[in-house]
Amino acid sequence: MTNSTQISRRDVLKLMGLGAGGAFLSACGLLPSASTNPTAAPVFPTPLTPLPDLPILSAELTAGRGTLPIFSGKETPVWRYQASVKEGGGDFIQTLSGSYLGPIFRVKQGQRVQVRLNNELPDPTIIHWHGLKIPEEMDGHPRYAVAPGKSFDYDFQVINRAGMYWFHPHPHQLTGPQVYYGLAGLFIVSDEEEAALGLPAGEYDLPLVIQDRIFDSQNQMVYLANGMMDSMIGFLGDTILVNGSPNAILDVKASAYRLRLLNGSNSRIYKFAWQDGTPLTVIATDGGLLETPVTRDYITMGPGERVELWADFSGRNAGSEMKLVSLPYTDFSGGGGMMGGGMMGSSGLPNGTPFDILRLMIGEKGADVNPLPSQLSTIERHAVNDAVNGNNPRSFRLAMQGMVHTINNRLFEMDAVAQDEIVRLNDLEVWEFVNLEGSGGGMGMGMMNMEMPHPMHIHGVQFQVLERQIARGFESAYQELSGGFVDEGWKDTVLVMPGETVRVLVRFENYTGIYLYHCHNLEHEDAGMMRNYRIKG
Ligand SMILES: [Cu+2]
Repeated sequence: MTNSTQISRRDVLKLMGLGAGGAFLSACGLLPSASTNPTAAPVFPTPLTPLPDLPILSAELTAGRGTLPIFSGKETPVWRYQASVKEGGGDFIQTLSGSYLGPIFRVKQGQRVQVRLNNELPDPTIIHWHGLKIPEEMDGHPRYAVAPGKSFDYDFQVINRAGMYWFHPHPHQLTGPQVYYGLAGLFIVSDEEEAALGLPAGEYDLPLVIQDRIFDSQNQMVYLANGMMDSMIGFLGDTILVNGSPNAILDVKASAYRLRLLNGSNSRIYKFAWQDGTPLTVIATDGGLLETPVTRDYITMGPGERVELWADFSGRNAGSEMKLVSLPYTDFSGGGGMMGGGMMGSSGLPNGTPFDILRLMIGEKGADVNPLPSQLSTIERHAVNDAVNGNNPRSFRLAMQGMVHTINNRLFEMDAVAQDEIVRLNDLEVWEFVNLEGSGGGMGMGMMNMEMPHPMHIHGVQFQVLERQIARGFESAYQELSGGFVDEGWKDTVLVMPGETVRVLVRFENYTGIYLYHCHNLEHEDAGMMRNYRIKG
């Protein structure tokens, strides 16, 4: 099959092992209605054989407004997704009670997922499934945003390997505020390889979404109080929330845990560490398990990135405490100084501010600890020699122009794809993100360094980091954070620091169509630091 988009619904059902089951599905009301979104029949890739005995997960997510008691006193108005499961059983969807975040999908590789998004917000919205390899119509491009009162039907098969992916709004120029006011959830995929490892599961598997916010005296979230200046740097708050809770404390047992961290902040960069200096044991990144566990003294995470930790508290005494913190580092926002923390700064606390993130209170003895396997997975390494452009990377120059950030001197255009933004299906390419003022012919603000960190995200793929280079003059600030990058595994978002050039190896497989690449600093993205690219069959 050369063009996957031409698969008919009958083929889809055949692929799913459902044969002539369409009538049955229709009778149960499980097929998406054709009326809500103008997309073609769902398409699934051919290589994966559907797993047997997996129900279709069918759910509705309603994006709407509500209030929550985040602090004592007045409740906080939030935006959130509320889930109702239509089919597939409650096991596949967990809600985070008392939080604006969620829900958490827990699905198996191979599973088919149908989600109807109902928009009960005052603005257009659409969901992007961050990190998933799904058809372009399902990917949440802003051109599919639905108006208030309307719905959008998703229908796709999960082909990603085990890992923690996530979902959030992606409407043009509104992603920042919609995520900020609470819209985001997790999409956790498991597979057989992972299940065989005996990693901590159930109550010992803890997703942790870290975000920063500003609240006023009435417990209302405050967004971009400094207007353009906040927007140019990116929103930075003064209060850290974990899974929607400030001053987060978690009771744990003396056992091993799998801690799945998502930096769900709009623009803050964290330097996570255990306060007592215990090294962090990392077992997974954006696209799932590493080949072998690695240790770091600290971990650097930009917005959109995920890291999974294995943390063994079994040797610790009941009543003791472990604290996850974000360590201080030199602020680099716009070169620091005047732009970073001074009169032109963001209204919150600058990047590099130290924070307590999460206190873990250790209690009674828990489940026996399985030793952490020394081999977690196998990752087929892309080779630069196999890339179609190994000697000539596809280069994306990140620059500040006026008050906005551009990619190759361009801002987002809803439908445009430039000649140099077209790739061929199944090609392996080297992409390079160059974060050096002057590299883009930009017009910064005179004498100041205008490079800011940009967490670059490519939709529809998982890639491997090939190399990083830091330009002269940027080394000292860089070295405060570079020891915390975890580039050993699959990534869909990579932090590109001021003065840095990052090269990644990326194969465009599975689907043709128009996808996005952009900065995951959500204020940069909303201001146009985003472009389409097209995978051509
Ligand atoms: Cu950016």
